[in-house]
Amino acid sequence: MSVSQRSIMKRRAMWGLFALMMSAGTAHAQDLEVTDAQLRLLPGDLPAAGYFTLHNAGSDAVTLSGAESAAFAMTHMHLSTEEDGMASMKSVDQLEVATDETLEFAPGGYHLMFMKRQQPLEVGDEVEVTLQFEDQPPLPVTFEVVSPASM
Ligand SMILES: [Cu+2]
Repeated sequence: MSVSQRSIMKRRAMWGLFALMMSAGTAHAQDLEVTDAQLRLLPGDLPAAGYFTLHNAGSDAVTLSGAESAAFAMTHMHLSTEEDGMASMKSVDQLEVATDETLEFAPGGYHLMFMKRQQPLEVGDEVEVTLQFEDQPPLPVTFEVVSPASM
């Protein structure tokens, strides 16, 4: 096989891979919009809270199933609740976001709870967080580190 034949075959393989990637659901990920991603830092080893707005502009419902970040050993989805005047929170496994729906992670409601910080973080830093979905490719989001006072 000549060198030029080989490079043509390589190019074809690349195009094939590209076409496969385009059809494997990546288009859906582009239909998800995350805005106002903020990580509220608490002092010491206290867990940090993650807030964001997720809009599903796609034609299918999506199911958010969690998040992870290299900056923390554990990340959970929580819902703040109040029962008989007592504030508490419970773990959330999955959240469906219907077409054209906007899901808010905000103080007093849904939040990401980041535990066991793996690196020093300061207000103003940016933290990479990957949102995970049941039916979608993972979605990387940059969270801005903010102080609790700013919320
Ligand atoms: Cu929590």
